[in-house]
Amino acid sequence: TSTSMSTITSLPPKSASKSYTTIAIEGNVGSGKTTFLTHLQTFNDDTRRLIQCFAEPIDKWRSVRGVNLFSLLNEDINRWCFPFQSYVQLSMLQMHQTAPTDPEVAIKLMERSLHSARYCFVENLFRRQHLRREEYAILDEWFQWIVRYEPSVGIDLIIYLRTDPEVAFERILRRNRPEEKNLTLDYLKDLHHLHEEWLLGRQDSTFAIPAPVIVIDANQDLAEVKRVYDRHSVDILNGNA
Ligand code: DGT
Repeated sequence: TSTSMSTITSLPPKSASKSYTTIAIEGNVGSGKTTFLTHLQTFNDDTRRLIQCFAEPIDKWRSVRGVNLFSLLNEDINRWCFPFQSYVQLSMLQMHQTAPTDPEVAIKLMERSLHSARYCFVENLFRRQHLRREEYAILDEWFQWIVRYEPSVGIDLIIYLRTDPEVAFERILRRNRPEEKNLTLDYLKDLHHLHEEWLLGRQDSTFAIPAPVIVIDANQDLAEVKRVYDRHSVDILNGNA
């Protein structure tokens, strides 16, 4: 498949209370979000609009008052998935609530969001019966409450880096993160289907899509994904995509 990008007619207006547009980069584990985010940071000049990137708070998960929750999760998923997701939800909320440091910043670019934590990861852990029904209910009630009463979790645009799970798996094997050594292709396939169910708005999906979605085929070599993105970036970042 060739790398491609679908377009939307226009960016929704950013909410009146904030002076910047919030874009979330979503996609399976290993889809290339970090590379993509780093790449976008170099676009400030081309678009003449300042971008600030907010990377996923993995380091926080690795040191919760000195405890590596991320590695505990991988040692005993049934025991640790509830505390882990509870903490992910908090750290995601904090990321949403953090405004860009410079008032000149026009685009806040986030790696993932509160929404994918809930609709992809929590959902997957529940469907795989790692999370108990009660635990799932508690996480979901927190999530629904936050979405309802906390405007900062709103997003203006989602860029979905779409990959075949096999391709994502290859990339994960290559980067060899210790916390990902138990990660299986099956797990990635389930996560992939949840991203699809959520972001492509399948008819039977009950998940809310918080913003318009641009889909980028990210199966290609990441250098090629960047080139495709570059051809469209000015439009995207200026809201003319
Ligand atoms: P990239 O750059 O697209 O390869 O992105 P990654 O893989 O660095 O970032 P991501 O968010 O897909 O995942 C980082 C690691 O953290 C990965 O092992 C999956 C895990 N992770 C991220 N969010 C959650 C979550 O809400 N729950 C669980 N269980 N794991 C999560």
